[in-house]
Amino acid sequence: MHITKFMILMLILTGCSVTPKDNVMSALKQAAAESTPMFGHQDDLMYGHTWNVTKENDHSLTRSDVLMTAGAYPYILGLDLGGLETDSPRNLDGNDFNLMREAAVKHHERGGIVTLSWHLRNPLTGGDAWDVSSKEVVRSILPGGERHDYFMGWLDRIASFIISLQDSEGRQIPVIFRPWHEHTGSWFWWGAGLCSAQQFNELWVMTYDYIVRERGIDGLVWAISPNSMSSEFGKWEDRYPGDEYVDIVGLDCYCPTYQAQPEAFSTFRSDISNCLGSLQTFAENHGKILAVTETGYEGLTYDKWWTEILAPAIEGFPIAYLLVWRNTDEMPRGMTHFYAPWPGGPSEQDFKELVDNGKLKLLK
Ligand code: BMA
Repeated sequence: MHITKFMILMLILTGCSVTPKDNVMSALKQAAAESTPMFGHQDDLMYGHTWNVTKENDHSLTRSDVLMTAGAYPYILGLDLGGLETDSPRNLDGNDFNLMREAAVKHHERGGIVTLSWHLRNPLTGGDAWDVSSKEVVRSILPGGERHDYFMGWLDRIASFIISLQDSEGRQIPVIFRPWHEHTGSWFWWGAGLCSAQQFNELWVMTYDYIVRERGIDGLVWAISPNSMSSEFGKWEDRYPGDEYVDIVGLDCYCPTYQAQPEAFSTFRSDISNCLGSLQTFAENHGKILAVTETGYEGLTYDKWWTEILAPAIEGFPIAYLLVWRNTDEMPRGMTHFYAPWPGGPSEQDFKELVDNGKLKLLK
């Protein structure tokens, strides 16, 4: 992380020793104060439009579609822990966990920030994160539930992996941890239609208590991410565990592909302004950092999406970072699951323009 005047000032003002988590928090707050979000990309160092670290022999972890397009790595590297809970050597999207660990540490040592999401399997049915066939899953893993002990074994693996994220001097690297995301939707088994608000909040607190209090991992920045695309969004505050358990209030909001252009763009604009507007008020009242924890336009089929759609939609919001989803060709629909620019891709120049105009922070 770059040490800035702002951080030094914070150090003098607070007069106490600064932890790696404090450094991340200061950098995020600074980006938010400047309304210049850090740019994030899911799996940026793991694979891109035409390459894949796990499948190839080049494990240098130097490649990145964002680097190849705009000349710098994204500031935020997103990685997903899905699969780790059942001890799989690879995550749900095929990434080798050992290479993910190396990528996280490398990104931190380059000065970037790592964020971890978790598309975990269903601990009651054995299905995946999207298995919403039972409304008993969250209840079953809370204390007293029949899958509680089993699930605590999953948390144990997650905690151990996070502890293993250490720099070359054996220091734990700080990470933004974003569990139980999009909980206002009902497409994951922990979603709004699948458990009560009280159960959700207990789930969060149980996760926090185990990781922070029991395992002593205090370097995590905790992010909560309601999703805009849900009738439950307006009630998202019911599913908020409390200020002591959350550092970042983020929005997951995609430019829809279920609508044609330009309707998709107006939906995106109004979702961002309504949802982010209400999260901004909440973040200000509760002293939290605001972010767009997931966004993007799948396939980037409009070559001016960055400057004409995204930039005006987020203009003026005090966002610390925004993260676009992954660039993979391994989807049933083929070559469409791309959210970040790639060399030769349609929106390459447009993305560069946004970065060159200082509207997004890359790792420079
Ligand atoms: C989703 C899609 C899935 C993927 C999951 C976790 O939005 O990209 O293909 O498995 O995220 O990364």
